[in-house]
Amino acid sequence: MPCLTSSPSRTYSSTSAAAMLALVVMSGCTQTSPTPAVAEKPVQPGLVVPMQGGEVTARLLIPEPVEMNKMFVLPVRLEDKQGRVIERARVEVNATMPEHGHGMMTEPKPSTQMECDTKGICLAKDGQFLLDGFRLHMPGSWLFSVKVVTQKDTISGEARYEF
Ligand SMILES: [Cu+2]
Repeated sequence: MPCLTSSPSRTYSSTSAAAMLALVVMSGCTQTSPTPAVAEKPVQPGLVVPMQGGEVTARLLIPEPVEMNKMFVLPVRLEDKQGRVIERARVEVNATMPEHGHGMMTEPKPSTQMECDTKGICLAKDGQFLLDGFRLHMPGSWLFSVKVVTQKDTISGEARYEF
């Protein structure tokens, strides 16, 4: 029996759609729903870094597009479990290419726009920690490592960025 596929341009009544779904299931076909033509935009864009050691979400708002060899500022957004912005933290981010055994040729640090104390704990500006001094000098797979120190926790994580 050939695999039934539904076309997004055609509409079905709920009954015939259900019947069709049943047929598809019975025929062992896994394509049950058409892919929407327009993907939904995420509410908060950026590279989400899975963090360990605390319930914090770190989002790296890497500028799009990143230009080869050009310095850029990386805004980092930290949210707690309830989605509230974390306002005070020390945020350290580095980028390396593990497969090549090298990092960047620059050393990121908090932007001069940030208010930081002597321990490097900064106050978020409009919900973002701005880190200056990123420069990706070659295309490939970069590993962004994030370390966050809040009043409660020290947490860290990493995520890949294909450049
Ligand atoms: Cu490299």
